[in-house]
Amino acid sequence: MLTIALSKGRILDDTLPLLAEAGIVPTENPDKSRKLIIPTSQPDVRLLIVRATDVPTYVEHGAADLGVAGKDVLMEYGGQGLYEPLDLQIAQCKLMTAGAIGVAEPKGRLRVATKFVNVAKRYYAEQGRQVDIIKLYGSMELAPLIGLADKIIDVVDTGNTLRANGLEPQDFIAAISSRLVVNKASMKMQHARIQALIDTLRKAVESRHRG
Ligand code: PRT
Ligand code: MG
Repeated sequence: MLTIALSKGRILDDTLPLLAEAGIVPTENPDKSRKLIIPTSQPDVRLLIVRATDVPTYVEHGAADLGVAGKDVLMEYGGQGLYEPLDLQIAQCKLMTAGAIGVAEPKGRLRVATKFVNVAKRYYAEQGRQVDIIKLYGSMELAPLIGLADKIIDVVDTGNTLRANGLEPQDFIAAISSRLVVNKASMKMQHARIQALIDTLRKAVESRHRG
């Protein structure tokens, strides 16, 4: 059995067409279903529907053999616990700092609100900058508006959410796309099967981006 961990929303929407090219089609629509384990057209392949931030955890611990996770999530999760063999080039965005439009940085310690605490620590440590990191789980845009923080670190696509809240994207931290991740033991135990799937998905990604 091959178990693939996916999150609902943009990752699922963009991954299903790639899986379909590998002949893997869910037996029911995961976006509509309440089921968290969804069989597919291949009797020995099933999908696991989990939170985006939980995908690396399921895969590292072998609860799923494979998964699809944003590079932002993988950077925050850290560790060498999983293989990352393929950039699926989906759900693309940028990890950025953002702050209120036209507001100068404070002279003293910078307060940065984010759900990417580890990424933020690393980023400012590399710059030799002292900061206070404030962990949030969502609605980060609110923090600078309400005086909780000077800046946020978040993923940005169009920037519309920032602008709608009087914020602007500032410093670029990393280009983000979703990656196929593989459990290390699974890669050994089911090597032929998983390698064949990686190769098929790689071809599907390449043919899409040849234009
Ligand atoms: O929603 P949940 O808390 O369960 O988890 P999640 O927010 O991590 O999951 P999800 O499905 O929203 O995102 C999954 C992955 O998609 C992320 O880990 C990123 O790698 C990737 N991705 C690509 C994005 C975006 N684009 C994106 N725009 N993730 C989030 N956003 C947010 C952005 O932060 C902003 O608040 O969408 C909002 C709209 O973006 P703008 O810039 O177009 O306005
Ligand atoms: Mg979300």
